[in-house]
Amino acid sequence: MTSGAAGEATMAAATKPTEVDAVVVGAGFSGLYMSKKLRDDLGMSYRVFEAGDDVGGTWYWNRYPGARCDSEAYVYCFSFDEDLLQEWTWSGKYPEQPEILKYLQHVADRFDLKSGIDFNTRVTSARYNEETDRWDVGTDQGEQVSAKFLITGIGCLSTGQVPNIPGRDDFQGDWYHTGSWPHEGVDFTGKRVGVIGTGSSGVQSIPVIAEQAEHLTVFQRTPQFMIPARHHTVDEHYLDDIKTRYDEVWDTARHSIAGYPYKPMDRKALDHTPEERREIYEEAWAEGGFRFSGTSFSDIGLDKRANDTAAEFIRSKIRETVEDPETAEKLLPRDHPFGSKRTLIDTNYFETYNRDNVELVDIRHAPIEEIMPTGIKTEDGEYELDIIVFATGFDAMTGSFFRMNIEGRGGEKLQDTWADGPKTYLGLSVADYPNLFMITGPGSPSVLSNMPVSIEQHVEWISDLLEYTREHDIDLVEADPEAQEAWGAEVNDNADKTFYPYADSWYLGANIPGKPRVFMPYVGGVGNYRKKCDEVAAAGYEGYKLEKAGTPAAS
Ligand code: N01
Repeated sequence: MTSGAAGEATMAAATKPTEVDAVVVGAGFSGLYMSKKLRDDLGMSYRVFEAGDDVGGTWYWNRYPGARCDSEAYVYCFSFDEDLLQEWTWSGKYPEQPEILKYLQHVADRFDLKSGIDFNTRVTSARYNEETDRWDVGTDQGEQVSAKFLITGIGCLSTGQVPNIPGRDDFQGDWYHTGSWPHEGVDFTGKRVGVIGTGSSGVQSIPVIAEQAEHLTVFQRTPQFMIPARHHTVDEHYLDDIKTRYDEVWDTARHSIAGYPYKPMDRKALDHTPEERREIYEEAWAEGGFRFSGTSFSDIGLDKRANDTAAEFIRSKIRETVEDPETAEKLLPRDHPFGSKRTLIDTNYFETYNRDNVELVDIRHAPIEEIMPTGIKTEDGEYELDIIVFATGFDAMTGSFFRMNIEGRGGEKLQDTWADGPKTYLGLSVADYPNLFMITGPGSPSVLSNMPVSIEQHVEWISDLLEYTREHDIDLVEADPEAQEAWGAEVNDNADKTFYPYADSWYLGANIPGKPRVFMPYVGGVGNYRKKCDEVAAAGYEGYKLEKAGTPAAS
């Protein structure tokens, strides 16, 4: 499986140091930039461990049909290097998975980062050693590495969840999870396919699978709100213009709510007549994507009556699009406010239900009872299938941490520390886990933002902190439990002002049986969050205990 530069890097592992300044986990956006910082700006020794056989992280694993990004391409990239920004040209409004992967491979090659990465290597243990004040990191390749700092760039959606439906293992056809799709692709020609799940991965893959499969059955638990992507190839003049304004574009994105270069708009839905509202919604609908919320009304995320107007507008679009009224009715989202689950961006999703070879099965009212050797049995029917696609999401934000078996002070496991939900300081650090830094960890804007913007901010902030420790002769950086508690309260308070708690979503862990229901990301906006992080740094890393090894010092 190992090939090219990745293969050489893996083979070179034997000659790499086992005692380093930093171990970085993951070689997606986060790990690539972090390793560049460690090498070029900090001059530190490091190892990067990556489970895949190439760079890319999320974009390495999620190769399902139709996979593409919901952020507009020109801001779904790194901003740290002006030449990189100018030389790369995206082909369309929303990049497809292969193009993003190609971009990340380009970044890795351009900055010669692959030689610093151990591919095909998963971190299986990370234990804080109180005798050495270092992290002992173990891998599935049997290596043990000692590092002063442990930095995770493991993404928020990296541990897939395949529901444990009775009979699953007896299914005689093939089954796949969207988050670990075979690299050689799947041929659906002439097959009867079932897709379980209608989140982002499901709605992107369903229209593409429908075009190929003989028959497609979609098993839907929760009808969802969707905005059309309006994907198109990008006019070169448009991109050229953006390239001349990139400084302004990034500045706006970095100080915005969600990491996009959209100016805040202060227009309230309830201040307008129904006719005016409809006109404004139509314009925003024509624009498509996340701009629908960004360019329509500012109160739809805060005022239920305003939210209802957006929700009803979207429902009217579903009714207009889907020809069969009964199917349309099943597709109408009614049990959660618009935006309280991840807003989905679609291309031809609802149109797909007008095809003769596509059937929608409502498993909210007639749940799946079992997977039979030949298909799926629900409370009111049996569906013969050759292939099942699980578009059933991820053990988001915490699952990948737990898989690494992280142990902090006193040998406490992170699973236990976070038994009631993740507790972090700024989504970057955890009390009793010194010198552990999480890029886009729970408690940071992460999944509620345009990820590259949040990742760059975290990587740069962590790098500045590492530089500070060197300048001030500090060995240990550890979140203060009180600061952590206060940050947790702020994360919760912000979430409580929104509609997020009103939906069963993976933001709350609701998709995983037994997972504590805690809202995990910080919803206060990337601009406010950046300001808070900058203030913490300017105050000498307020909220952290900074110590010389073995000698407690002032914070
Ligand atoms: O996963 P999801 P996803 N029985 O958790 C259903 C990012 N992303 O992979 O809503 C039956 O959103 C579940 O039903 P319900 C993005 O942030 C981005 O689609 O829980 N059904 C739901 O319909 C996204 O939010 C991009 O009732 C079950 C679906 O499966 C995140 O990844 C593309 C079930 C899971 O939806 C996750 O998206 C793709 C069960 N036991 C992903 N368990 C882009 O940027 C779950 N479901 C384009």
